[in-house]
Amino acid sequence: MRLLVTGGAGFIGSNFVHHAVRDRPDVQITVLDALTYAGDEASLAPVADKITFVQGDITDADLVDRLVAATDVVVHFAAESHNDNSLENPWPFVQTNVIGTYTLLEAVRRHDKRYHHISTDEVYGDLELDDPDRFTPETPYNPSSPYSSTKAASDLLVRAWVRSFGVRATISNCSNNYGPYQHVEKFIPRQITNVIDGVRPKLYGTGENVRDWIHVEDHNSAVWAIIDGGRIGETYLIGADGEMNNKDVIELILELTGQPRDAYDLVSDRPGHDMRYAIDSSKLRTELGWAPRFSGFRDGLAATVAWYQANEAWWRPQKDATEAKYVQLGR
Ligand code: NAD
Ligand code: TDX
Repeated sequence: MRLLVTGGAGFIGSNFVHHAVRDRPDVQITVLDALTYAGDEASLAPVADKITFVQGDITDADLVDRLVAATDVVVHFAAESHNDNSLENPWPFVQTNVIGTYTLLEAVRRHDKRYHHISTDEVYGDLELDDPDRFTPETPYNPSSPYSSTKAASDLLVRAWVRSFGVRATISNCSNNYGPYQHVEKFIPRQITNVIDGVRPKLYGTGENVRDWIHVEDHNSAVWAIIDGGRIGETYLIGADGEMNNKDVIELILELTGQPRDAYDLVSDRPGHDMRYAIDSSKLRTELGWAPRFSGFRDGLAATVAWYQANEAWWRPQKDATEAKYVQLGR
């Protein structure tokens, strides 16, 4: 099978490529990635001789057409992915997440290729802390931020291209990922690398906000289950029952790094900050027999802390510029 992976130099995409090289020797991989501030070819260094890497933009219709023509399956990870950035400048989010997805869909339509679309639980908006319900594939879309609204728009394009043009596509909406190669702008790596630098972690607002954490390896095994057995036109929610509030996550990071559990600072809140995400992944589990391998968040987080401690050369070049952006935001 020939596979085109967009965004393969980013966090989840690079882990997906590692996973594929390790477990799917029959798959020939081409990565298309623009290497924005969030993409890093170093994330693919361990598998560089096993894949083809193309630096380019998913909004470049001619390039996308050529690459899609030469593949069997497209897995679309590329996106602008950080909520805080989308609040400062939404335009790259509209460009990459909406126009980029449109460009890919038109190419898979022309060449009749199988397409899997990677999306987020944030398209559903947020839940109250005491809401007994979780997100399901039937939950109405209600995105809050420029990031999540552009992801929602891209999902709706996919659904329309399936129904109107018969494109052979599936969609997955996953909860918050953690693991190796995640950019230091994101919550967990930001706090781990702050502690390594002797800086106190930064908790937005009161820290009551809940995220539903999943290890990136479990996200990617679910993506494979959908590529292999997912029904065309269907949406699958990916989650590992990992709800935890941000305060508890910071305290766990501090404990795992040998610091006092209260050695963090409260900073100003993110505007429009979603309160809680929670995924009901029973469709994926019952229909495709998927189950997460990382059962305990504590063990997965400890392994992630160890990875950042051992791989400073990978994250150090991004750290100062990332923190300088946060200083401007007052967070
Ligand atoms: P990331 O920001 O780490 O990586 C994104 C990658 O896309 C980077 O390598 C970047 O260079 C590339 N890219 C950006 N714009 C591009 C363009 N115009 N053309 C080509 N490449 C471009 O993001 P991530 O956290 O790995 O997220 C990957 C996907 O998973 C996204 O679609 C995101 O919405 C989705 N998702 C992420 C999470 C999470 O917790 N991180 C959860 C659910 C879904
Ligand atoms: O320094 C911080 N302090 C803090 O309290 C940062 C960076 C974040 N937070 C909070 C905000 C969120 O409640 O932590 C939580 C997680 O923040 P992010 O890592 O920015 O993730 P989130 O906004 O939840 O979105 C993530 O999950 C869904 C990904 O970035 C998205 O790409 C994905 O779609």
